[in-house]
Amino acid sequence: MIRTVATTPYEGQKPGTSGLRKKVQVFQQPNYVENFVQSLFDSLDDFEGETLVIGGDGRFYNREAIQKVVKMAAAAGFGRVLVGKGGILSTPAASCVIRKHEAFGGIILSASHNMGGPAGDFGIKYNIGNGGPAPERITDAVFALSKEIKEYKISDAPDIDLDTAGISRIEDMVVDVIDPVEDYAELMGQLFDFNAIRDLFAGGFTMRFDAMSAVTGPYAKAILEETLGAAQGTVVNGEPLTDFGGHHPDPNLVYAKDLYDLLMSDHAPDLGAASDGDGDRNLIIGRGQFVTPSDSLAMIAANAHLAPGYSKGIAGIARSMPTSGAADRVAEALGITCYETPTGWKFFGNLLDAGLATVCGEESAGTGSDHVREKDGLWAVLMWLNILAVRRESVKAIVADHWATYGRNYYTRHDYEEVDSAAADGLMGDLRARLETLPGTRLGALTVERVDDFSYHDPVDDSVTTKQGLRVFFTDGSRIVYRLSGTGTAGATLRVYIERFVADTTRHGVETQAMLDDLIAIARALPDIEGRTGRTVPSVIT
Ligand code: VG1
Ligand code: CO
Repeated sequence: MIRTVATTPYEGQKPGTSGLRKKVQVFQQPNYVENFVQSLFDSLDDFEGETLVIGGDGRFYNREAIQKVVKMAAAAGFGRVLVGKGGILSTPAASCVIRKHEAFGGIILSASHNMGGPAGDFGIKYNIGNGGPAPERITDAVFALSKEIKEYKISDAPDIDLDTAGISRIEDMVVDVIDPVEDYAELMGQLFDFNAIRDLFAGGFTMRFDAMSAVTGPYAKAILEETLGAAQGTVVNGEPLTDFGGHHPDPNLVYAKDLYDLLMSDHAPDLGAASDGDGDRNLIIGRGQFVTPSDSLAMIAANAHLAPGYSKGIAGIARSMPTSGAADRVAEALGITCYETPTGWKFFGNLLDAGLATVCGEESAGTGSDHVREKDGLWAVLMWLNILAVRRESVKAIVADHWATYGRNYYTRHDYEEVDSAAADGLMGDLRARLETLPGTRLGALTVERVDDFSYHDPVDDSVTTKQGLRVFFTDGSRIVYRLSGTGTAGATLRVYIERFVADTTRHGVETQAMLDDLIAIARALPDIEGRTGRTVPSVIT
């Protein structure tokens, strides 16, 4: 039976950079999930009888939320749901399943790289029929409806069995519990030269993939170990845990320090890689050589033609604004356009759908292509493996060669996490107000050339998105960007992105923080980060 339940609105159900993210306790409040999901369904049209894909990253509250979503989908009139077995679907796999099965859309339960467990974060994202994150016109409509919601509809059917693949029914809706890996693994096999990668491993190539006890474990084991012949034990932390083993499932040099240390040691494997909570981020470290995500995007773009799925070349590159300009140099050399979008994968969807871009990336460890409409951690790892299998050089040699050809964009991001929200807003507001006075000013040994508050005009649908980050450009080509995170759940997180281009190969061996020393000092002093937030140093440096 379908029940109609009276409810009252919750404040703040506003999706951020990537879906609605809050503390688990917030999501556990009565009707919190139901309110948001009903608001979402109410914002959509014409899905009667259509297919909805449902899955999550396996974190605490994943299963409970999935049961609610399934029963609400039945009440709303969906014809079929495809649910990942065990409640598991990585974000890129969900995108793949939506596209392959021509679903109307998908709901992904994840707070991505945020902490899990009962005291951690939870999240809900909605993806549209192209497999990509809902654009802002949808998320804005959902938020508006969430402020007025009075009732929701839900089936009172018993919980579905999430752990057995196969078909059942709730009301008039078919429930199909699917293998979460199969469709995704098949797609990877079409894009990459699995035989060449098999030969690489057979020849003694060694690797460690750290799944961070998050969603990618089953995918990485199936593809790397079972299909490609990487040694058993290549994948570590390969079981998805509801609390990610108490670790922060963010593959960066802070939270994946063990992996980094291993790769810098005497007994390093040839390649180290990791992925985040929901499997859309990647970390690439060669023996003795960390690859910054911005560089990885540029290197993938420059070498993509070595993989069968991209053998005809790439149509264009897209990068988020704070991502370094390394990809722009590759685009220039290839004679293609490099699009610059606001932060968040949702801004790439139109460019990919229109065929304007093939490869996309963000400085936050996200890389992907037009094979799905999400960033894709394992895809990036397989792309690197394919490149290594063809070039038969070390990661370190490929990186050095790339810098020698295109120059090096030294790059770092400094995060000030969980600062007081009012202080962060004040800092950004004051800097924004002062911005126009800065051109021509000398800061340390550098001179400000121009400034702006990044705004994006989507060339496909003509939508305009404003206030996407304060940018300060210097006459020597260096750049500092300030923006506030849209994925945090406590206080505010200030992100400061710092970049300097160096063409001279003799200066390519300098440590990043040392090379950016003067810019880092300027970046701290300009908005008086210490005075306003009380922080003398960032909480995370990547
Ligand atoms: C961060 C990153 C952004 C990324 C987003 C979602 O957003 O900066 O590049 O797209 O997380 O990634 P923000 O607003 O906190 O800077 V994921 O892997 O958490 O879905
Ligand atoms: Co993620």
